[in-house]
Amino acid sequence: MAAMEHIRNFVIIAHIDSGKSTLADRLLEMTGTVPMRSMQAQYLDRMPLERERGITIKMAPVRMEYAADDGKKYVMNLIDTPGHSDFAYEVSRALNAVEGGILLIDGTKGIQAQTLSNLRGAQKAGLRIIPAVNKIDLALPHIEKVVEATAELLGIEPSEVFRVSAKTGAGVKELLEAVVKFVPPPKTGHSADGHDNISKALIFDSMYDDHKGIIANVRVFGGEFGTEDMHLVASADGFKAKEVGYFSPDMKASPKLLTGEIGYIATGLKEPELVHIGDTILANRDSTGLGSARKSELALPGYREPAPVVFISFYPDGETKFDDLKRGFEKLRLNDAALSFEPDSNEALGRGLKVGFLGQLHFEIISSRLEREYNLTFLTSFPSIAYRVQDKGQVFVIKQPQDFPDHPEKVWEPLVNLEILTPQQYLSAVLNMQTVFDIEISEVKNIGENLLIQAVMPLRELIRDFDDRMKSVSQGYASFTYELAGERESEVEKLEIVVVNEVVPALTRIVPKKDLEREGRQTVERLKELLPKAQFSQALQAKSLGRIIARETIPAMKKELGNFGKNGGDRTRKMKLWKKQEKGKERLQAGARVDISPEVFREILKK
Ligand SMILES: Nc1nc2c(ncn2[C@@H]2O[C@H](COP(=O)(O)OP(=O)(O)O)[C@@H](O)[C@H]2O)c(=O)[nH]1
Ligand SMILES: [Mg+2]
Repeated sequence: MAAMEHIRNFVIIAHIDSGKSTLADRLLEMTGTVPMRSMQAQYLDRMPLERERGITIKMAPVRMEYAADDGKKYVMNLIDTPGHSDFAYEVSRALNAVEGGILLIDGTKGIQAQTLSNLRGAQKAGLRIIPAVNKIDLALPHIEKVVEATAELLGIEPSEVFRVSAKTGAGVKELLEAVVKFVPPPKTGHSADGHDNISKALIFDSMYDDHKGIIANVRVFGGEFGTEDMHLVASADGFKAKEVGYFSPDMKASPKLLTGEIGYIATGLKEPELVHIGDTILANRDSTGLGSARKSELALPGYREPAPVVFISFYPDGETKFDDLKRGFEKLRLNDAALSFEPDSNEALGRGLKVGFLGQLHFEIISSRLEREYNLTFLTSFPSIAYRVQDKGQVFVIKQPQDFPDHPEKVWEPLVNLEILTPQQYLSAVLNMQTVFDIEISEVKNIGENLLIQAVMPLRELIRDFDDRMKSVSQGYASFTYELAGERESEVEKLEIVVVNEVVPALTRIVPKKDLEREGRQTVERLKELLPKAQFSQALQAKSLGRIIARETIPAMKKELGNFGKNGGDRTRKMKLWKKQEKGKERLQAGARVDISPEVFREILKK
């Protein structure tokens, strides 16, 4: 059992694609945590979706044992983190479970937007930061410039910045030694509240297991935990732990979790609403029970709930029932604390859920996970942001375009503070995006070789193809982060799309008045390309306040199915196909249930 002086808890933080997960691979190898024969690239990206997309979505904790150069053995608890801004909440929770962080800078790109926002978060959490410039194997001519910029950013000497290659392993041992040397051991468990007999652990993540129930990923801040009776502060509920243990990186049972350590507690609880991320688990060490201790006063500082920026409604479809969909979301929420949802119903689509996401990527990932992990089928509404509206003297928040009133007295829209980092040569291309996306720049300054642009932009622009456009104009070299920053009055209106005489609620959205005509026309033109042909011709119209702005027609499919008799063998297949098309027709004529895929939304959102 490791004494606290021999524990190091740390994260790897960086902008996406800097090589965090690859660096974690080298650490897993060096410490013999994963045997060479089982090693695969980005080992900690274990979700099939992560492997497919080549990105980290979930933070991944792993416990390693390391015999350091000082002759002592250390327990090294590493948490690998995602780099995309949609998953920043994962990073922020990991920061509060550790004492140190490796800040990785991609040597090919220099300081990027998430480098800055992650660094700010880590500094706020009081972490000891160890900077390292990665990808030195590429023999980059400007690598020294990146090292200098990193040193300047942190106010240290260039010689204090590590140079590594996560790919070849060069410099990685020195980096791990630095973690041992500079990251402080966990603080002692003695607390100021006078309840030193009570063990405390912070839940920084959770997941669901059919046998062990809800598993809480915890950082122990005082005392120790075995399989005893425990108490959850926020839900004021108790349970007897089924198992405690570590991540290696698979769950590995252990008799106890000690002060300062990172591991898991299997609660046996099955009700997702009982286990909150950010809650404190308490247990009594001298078996007198928690007794009179005022439990809420013993709670560790939890987490601020993240503010969702984009709202999308989900409705069950096909075999999926509303309760299945709700259960799916509840289980996913255990594993994704940034997800929020509330009941919702729509005349045409029935009972559903209004779901808040941290961005487009977050939405896409959750949709895929619902389909793959829970076998659910569903329809979704157009991605929308929340507008504050004054109508008939009342002020309320509208999260769904369908609910938007026709003639509101006033509307306010949310804004974001934007930070864009770009190399000099792409500055003009990035500045050209200003008018397209309604960006107001307040300041441009140098950060090393790159330029930092600070600006304000309406949130509605962020959920369009802003991300893709930024990447393409800068060949992937410009990056950005944002935070919500108040609101301003705006002139927007509801745009509806009518397919075969029925409004398709899933396509209703709110657009600025000045863009109404253009957006209406563009939408029906795109839909004409995207929607499949049917047995009959389909009229597409864009409408606002009862006025038709644009129209297109999808011509009927050529009749190929009429001559059943000719080659008999095919008849049943054709009958089937024909029936299917009839069904599609009924469905389409019901208007509301036209199936709009996230890809179609994405197309329509493009400028
Ligand atoms: N040449 C080179 N490529 C690297 C190095 N480290 C990571 N990469 C590559 O960079 C890409 C992103 O790596 P990944 O570990 O997924 O980055 P993460 O998003 O920060 O976790 C992958 O294609 C890696 O193979 C390195 O040291 N040298
Ligand atoms: Mg990664």
